[in-house]
Amino acid sequence: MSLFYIDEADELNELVQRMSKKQYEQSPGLYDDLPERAKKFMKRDFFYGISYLKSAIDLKEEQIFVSYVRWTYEYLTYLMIYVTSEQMTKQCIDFYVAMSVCLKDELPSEDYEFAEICIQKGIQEIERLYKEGFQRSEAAENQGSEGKYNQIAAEYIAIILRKDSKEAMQYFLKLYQGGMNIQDIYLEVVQKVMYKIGELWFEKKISVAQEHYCTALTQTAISQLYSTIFSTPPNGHTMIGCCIGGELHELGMRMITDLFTYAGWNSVFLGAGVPEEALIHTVKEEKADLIALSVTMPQHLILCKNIIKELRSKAPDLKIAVGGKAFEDVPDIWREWNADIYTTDARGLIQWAQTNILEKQI
Ligand code: B12
Repeated sequence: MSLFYIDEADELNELVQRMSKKQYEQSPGLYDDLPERAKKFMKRDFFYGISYLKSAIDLKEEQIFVSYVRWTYEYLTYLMIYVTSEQMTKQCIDFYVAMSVCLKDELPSEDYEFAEICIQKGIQEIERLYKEGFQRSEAAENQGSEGKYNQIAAEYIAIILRKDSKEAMQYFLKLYQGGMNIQDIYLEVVQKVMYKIGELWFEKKISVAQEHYCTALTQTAISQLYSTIFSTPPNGHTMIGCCIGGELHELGMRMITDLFTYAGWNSVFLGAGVPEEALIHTVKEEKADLIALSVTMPQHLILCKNIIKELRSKAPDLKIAVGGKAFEDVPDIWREWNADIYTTDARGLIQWAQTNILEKQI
């Protein structure tokens, strides 16, 4: 059995040790030059890299790995400002070469062949970024700052960055009282604010602690709208929202369930880490019409696929929706998995449920 697949902490650790050793052998002097902190990060990145590669292999979707490589290269460009772009590029390429060499004896040949395709495409992506002179794409730079609510999102971001919790707590309620509708507040302001916060963290303009603070505060500030959200008369239908596996990104799914509640649905938000049996039990107990499954990190995609299979066999009438950032690289995969719908935001799913569940049952 291949080490790659047994997820034994000790053995995976040993594999990562070998990858790190190989990386140092390829760049004489690197071990002595790297600060201890950077050595730790590099080790952690091998763990991450392996998990993305595993996900790409399991789903036969090389783009999952290529996007990860691009993300890491861009992230390191902001982090390793003390090395030249040539040095950084060489270290990154060496990293994936070390990964490839150490995986050769680890994976069954068919998987290794696919892993090699992923790794080589990843290296090509790095070379492309280096050649073109890496610049954060305009779309990424502007995350959260486009559109007609641009000004409002920017104002709220300024409030939370100066840690004015009191002002932030009232902000969305004031928008609502000023005439803005709840869906727009959620999708045109809150969602964009969170994307922008993600960009600021990525570009090292705010710390991890600031990012956590902004998320926690925003989640609480949204709750000021709950008396309005829960005031809609019930339409007699139930939806369940949950995040897959160890997915910690749950704000998106919480927003979806809130918007379904506001549209009159009985919405049950289960968060993350719900065991499969508990999920199926809840579907039956609640007589749910719809379940919405959210995945942000691609490592959880394979579990999502397996859960859909299980739900299909145990609850054949249930409608199943998928969504979340992880699907951006594999936007059609839900069809192969026999899910009913994938949409990029809550608005699309609510419209789909209106047509395909509510209007069908009249
Ligand atoms: C807040 C945040 C966190 C918080 C989450 C807290 C919480 N309670 O949710 C914490 C601190 C836990 C976190 C951790 C990490 N994060 Co984070 N995080 C974010 C951030 C800034 C915002 C996420 C968010 O709330 N978005 C707002 C919601 C409304 O948007 P959404 O999730 O996309 O959901 C909408 C749609 O996608 C869709 N949707 C979602 N689910 C579903 C389901 C269905 C059925 C449908 C139809 C639609 C749908 O509808 C939603 C509403 O419209 C993002 C930035 C970003 N661009 O998203 C990074 C981000 C997602 N995180 C990232 C990373 C790397 C991490 C960490 C690995 C960081 C680390 N080194 O620790 C960990 C991984 C944690 C884990 N194991 O899951 C990266 C992911 C990069 C990648 N490879 O894809 C991002 C993109 C940051 C970045 N710019 O690089 N994070």
